[in-house]
Amino acid sequence: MMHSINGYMYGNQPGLDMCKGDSIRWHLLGLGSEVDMHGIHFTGNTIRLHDTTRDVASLFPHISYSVIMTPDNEGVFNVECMTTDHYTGGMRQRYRVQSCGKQESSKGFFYTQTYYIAAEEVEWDYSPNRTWEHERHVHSEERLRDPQSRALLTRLAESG
Ligand SMILES: [Cu+2]
Repeated sequence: MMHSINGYMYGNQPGLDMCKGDSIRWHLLGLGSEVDMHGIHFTGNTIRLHDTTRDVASLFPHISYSVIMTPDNEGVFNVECMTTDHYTGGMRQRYRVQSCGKQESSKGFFYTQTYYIAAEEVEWDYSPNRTWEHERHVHSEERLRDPQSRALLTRLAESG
């Protein structure tokens, strides 16, 4: 079985070049099925996730999130899945860190973003078009007929 990152395998993905001290966001998105559980390992530099410093990020199908890397080691390193048959099946790439003659950033992405969220009750009609029920002979009309009250989460404002 073959496994890839962005459709590339065995280190053939171009463009993973960065400068030492840059703030890099790695966007991780898992696809596939229950066999596609990944432990994404970054060699050479650490990542920040949930206020922790680590070198591995767990990735499950249909889950996405981003991690931040501020590389402080120059060289060529691996980003690779630690699941054995994924690694041997090609799920690894190389990224390159160069000095680029830049001064290291002391701030990076390490700041707190505050979101304010409110719950607002709204009428929510789960099934405005009911033709599908008759086609499938579903007898749950009473349950779905009336719009239901549900909480709608709304992002009110953000500050940084
Ligand atoms: Cu994997």
